[in-house]
Amino acid sequence: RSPIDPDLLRERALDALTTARDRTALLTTCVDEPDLLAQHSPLMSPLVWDLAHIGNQEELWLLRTVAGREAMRPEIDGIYDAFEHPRAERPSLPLLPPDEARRYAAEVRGRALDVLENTPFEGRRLTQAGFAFGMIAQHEQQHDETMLITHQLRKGPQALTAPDPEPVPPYTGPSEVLVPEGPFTMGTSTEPWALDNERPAHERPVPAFHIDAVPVTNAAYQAFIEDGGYGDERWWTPQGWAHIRTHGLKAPLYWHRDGGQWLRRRFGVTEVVPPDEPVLHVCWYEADAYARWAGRRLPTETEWEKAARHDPESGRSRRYPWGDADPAPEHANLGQRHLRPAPAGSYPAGASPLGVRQLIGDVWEWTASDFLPYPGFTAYPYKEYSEVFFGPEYKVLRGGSFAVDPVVCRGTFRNWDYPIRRQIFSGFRTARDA
Ligand code: AVJ
Ligand code: FE
Repeated sequence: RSPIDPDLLRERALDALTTARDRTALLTTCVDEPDLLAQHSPLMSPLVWDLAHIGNQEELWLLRTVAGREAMRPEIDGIYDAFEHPRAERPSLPLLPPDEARRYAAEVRGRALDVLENTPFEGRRLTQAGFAFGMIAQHEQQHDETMLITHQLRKGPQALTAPDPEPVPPYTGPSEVLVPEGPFTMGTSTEPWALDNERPAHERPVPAFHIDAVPVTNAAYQAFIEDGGYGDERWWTPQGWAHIRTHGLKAPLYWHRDGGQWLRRRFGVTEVVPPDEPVLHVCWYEADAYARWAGRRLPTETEWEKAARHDPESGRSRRYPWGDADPAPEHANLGQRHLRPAPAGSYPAGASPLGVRQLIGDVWEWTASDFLPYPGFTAYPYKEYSEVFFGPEYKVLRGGSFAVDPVVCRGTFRNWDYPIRRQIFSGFRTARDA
């Protein structure tokens, strides 16, 4: 069955849209109205902005672009255009109140499902419509992750709960894995819901390198702190050093020292920093400095993707480290099933053929690379998705976090952010030349 079979498309799109809307509902009903309207951080929008923006993008792409319908509320388009208003400005806009935002998003969804059900898509129209539905489900899930970031920034009692990942015995396997020299096919031309920046597939030469078998843990990161890492200019780039001095950074975001131990605030609860969990909420500068302190470096984006997708037996690039099957719970910590990363060494079933674990899920992994287009890139369906962000200001993150739904997570998926950002669910692993 090809994913371009119309019935399969309908089934997949319906499933992805429903999963996304259930998560949006959870994130926007577990706090009260003032909390939905509040700006919990100048870095983020009020939750109610994300809610109506999700509906507005769905209206734009599924109802107006795919189905050719008239605008439902043209007067609100500007308010929910992310390029017209930076996040810090959004609380002062005449936002739809929570009830109205919910009603608008639900009305758009009802019409979108009607389009999905009743339009006889064929040929090229089918491919385009199929992509549009996948893109909109992914867009909603990306904003759900954004809203989860807002929840983590929000002060006040716990609003969200989830079971913890299964405990595992301490990881005792090899600390790093050798990825042999040889060409690697990066990106994709076949994944139907891959976004423009993941395309096209192209071959790159890759010299041999070693990469950490698991993400850098809190215990390892604490050793860097205790060794005076934040006070030693040698480990930092000039920009990184200036940044941590100006802002007085001394540990990951949400950490504080209490007597002899590190505590952290996580979704309204304070806990002792768990030593065996991947480190979370570090910026690119911190990841880069840790790697230098450890006598290593961050992997490039190409190295990361080769570690995640290269099958040394066939030479082929897989969809995921474990093969071509869609992610299942035994492969990776995805989809907000848990509200934290799983301990290092979890998910052996999700390991790459060479034995690299937890590339997918748990924490977004900073790479050494700037966010740049692949050779042959074409913006689709609009320049504002990726193209306007290409350049040296943004660093690429790979692999997804516990907050990422499987529909927005592939071996080829690329995320990007400023090197100072650490409210995102970011960690890293390190590498070295062979
Ligand atoms: C890919 C996560 C950087 O949140 O800015 C959401 C995703 N694009 N709406 C972002 C996105 C348009 C994007 N990131
Ligand atoms: Fe958006």
